[in-house]
Amino acid sequence: MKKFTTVQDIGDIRDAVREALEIKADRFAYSGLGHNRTLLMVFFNSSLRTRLSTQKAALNLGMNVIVLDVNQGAWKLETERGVIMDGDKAEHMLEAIPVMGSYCDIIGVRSFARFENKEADYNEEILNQFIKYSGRPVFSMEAATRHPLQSFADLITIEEYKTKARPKVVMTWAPHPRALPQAVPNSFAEWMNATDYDFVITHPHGYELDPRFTGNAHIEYNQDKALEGADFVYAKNWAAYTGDNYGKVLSTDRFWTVTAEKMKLTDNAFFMHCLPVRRNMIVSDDVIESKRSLVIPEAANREISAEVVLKRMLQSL
Ligand code: AN0
Ligand code: CP
Repeated sequence: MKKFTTVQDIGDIRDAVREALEIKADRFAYSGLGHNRTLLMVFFNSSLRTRLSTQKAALNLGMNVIVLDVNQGAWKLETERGVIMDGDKAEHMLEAIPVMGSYCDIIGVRSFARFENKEADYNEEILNQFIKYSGRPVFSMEAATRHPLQSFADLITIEEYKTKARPKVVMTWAPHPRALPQAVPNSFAEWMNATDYDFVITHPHGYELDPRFTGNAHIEYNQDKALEGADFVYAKNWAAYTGDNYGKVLSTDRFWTVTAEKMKLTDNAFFMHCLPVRRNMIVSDDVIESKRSLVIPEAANREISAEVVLKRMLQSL
């Protein structure tokens, strides 16, 4: 595998889940594969899970790991070509990226949507420069439009906990005080659409996602109706995508918070969230602490999704 940024890059998702469960059963089975290979993780944004789980996955495979937090100690990077660099940015990505590539065998990149320019975000301008100029296999650790390592871990988790061949999975928007990217919901939709689950999306009017990700998923504006009979409730906030509202917070209505009352509408559903989560905005304390909350096993599966991706990349070096 030379690139992992979308669901297409993983190939057959049944094979991918099978491989993930094999690795989970023996996560050190390939501990020699990464000998003398170096992973570079480049963060333009904060992270707890991605940072730790991806590093752990690389260590399981015997790799060396280096981490660069671009905003803490590195030179400020210019991203546009043709700019007269007389401002505060000391270095251009066009040099920085091939230099980074020269120190490693595989690169992971985290670069969130910046909400300054919708086209630049949705063209994945930062991630694509890494793909073009690093000379190395590149994987997304959440880019502007997708978070595939998260969605893969979510899929593994649903496969582990489902009790029906075709579970009903409901992704619900929930309130949050700040503008968050659409990467997690876009990506989750893209991965769910690759399964045969009954997949429903619910959100307030104005929070429609890019149809390139939601595809044929059922959109239900009435959250209570959407939750009826759900087997999995996947909560997430995102800022508006459509038109001039791109990147805006249109609502913080706590009617949409996932509470015990809301969970009663479901078929004793499991609760999922990628974390970090704001309690009593997205989800109530009792729901996230309940026996049906999968947030911790879901986060633990991030090590597994990362290990599958790194293993496949190492095998194709
Ligand atoms: C990020 C987001 O919503 O995309 C990362 C989630 C994995 N969340 C925050 O910035 C709080
Ligand atoms: N879920 C997730 O990617 O978490 P971090 O932002 O902490 O990496």
